[in-house]
Amino acid sequence: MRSGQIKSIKDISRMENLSPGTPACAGCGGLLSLRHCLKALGEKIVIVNAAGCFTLLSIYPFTPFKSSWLYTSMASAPAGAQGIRDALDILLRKGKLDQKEDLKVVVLTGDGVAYDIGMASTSGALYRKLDFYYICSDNEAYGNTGFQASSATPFASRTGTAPVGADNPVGVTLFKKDLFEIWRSHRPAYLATISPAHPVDLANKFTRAEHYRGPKLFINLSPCPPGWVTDPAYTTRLAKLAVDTGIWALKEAVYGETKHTLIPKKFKPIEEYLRGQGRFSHLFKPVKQEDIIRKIQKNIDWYWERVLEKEAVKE
Ligand SMILES: Cc1ncc(C[n+]2csc(CCOP(=O)(O)OP(=O)(O)O)c2C)c(N)n1
Ligand code: SF4
Repeated sequence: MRSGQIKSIKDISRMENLSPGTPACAGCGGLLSLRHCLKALGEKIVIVNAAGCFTLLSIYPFTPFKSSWLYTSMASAPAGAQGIRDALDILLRKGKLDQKEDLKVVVLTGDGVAYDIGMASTSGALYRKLDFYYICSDNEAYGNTGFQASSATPFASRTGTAPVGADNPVGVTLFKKDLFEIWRSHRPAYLATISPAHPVDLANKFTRAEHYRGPKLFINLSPCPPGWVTDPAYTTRLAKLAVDTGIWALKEAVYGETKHTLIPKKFKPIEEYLRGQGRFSHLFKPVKQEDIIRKIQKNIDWYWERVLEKEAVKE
């Protein structure tokens, strides 16, 4: 175990930097992870929030955050983060801000921002090696405006803009973009995927990230009860099932070198994950779409075969 790393859920910090009673939906997976992320980041942060579900957490004069918070348009959160980082650095340089008072700059976005609308400004910030944290709450659609498809939406999901019917029995016909690989190609200081079902893994990733200057990025799989059409009580089990079936790989990359932090000993069939969600119900009713389910499974198998081959070479 690396120094500062924890082993059990009992070791997770009791400190809360996100108060309860927010307007987020019951069972929001993104909010559950955010709570853990903010525990790990501590109080001395400034949050830069692009338009999305989490924008609604702070509604003047109320805020669930202990820290400062800045709202930006969908495309420009990393630009906002750059401005804040620059201002902090100038104050530090001029001696007007003590090093002890420095703040971590944290961008919060959804996948619509990260995968689509804010991709250019994020790429620019990674290119400039901006020293910031970026947390993408990946609920696999534009959640705040009614669950429209984004380029993070998985193949065969039903969405507000990909309804299922006689003309289209599949839903979304494209495969999800690989944001991890897009970001990894910029060789950021630290990059990881996280899950609300694995808070120990999440906390340890933030502890490791702290040692690096530069961009520190986190993609969080965020089950979304209204969009995924699931029971709010099912969120954590569903997030765990995503890892157990291999559709959500837990991994990290330091300066572009990837390592998986959890490889299931035996993968569960993807059908178990799909069956529990209303957004995939058309794959099972009125007739089971075996070919579509097989296609999803094949895609996952293809990913893990390559990972396991590489792991075998290392041994
Ligand atoms: C340029 C622009 N287009 C559309 C909107 C309307 N809008 C506000 S939040 C939102 C959805 C954001 O989706 P995502 O980034 O996935 O975050 P989520 O709501 O799922 O957390 C949209 C489309 C906007 N604010 N700006
Ligand atoms: S719509 Fe989904 S992501 Fe947005 S607050 Fe509700 S559960 Fe969370």
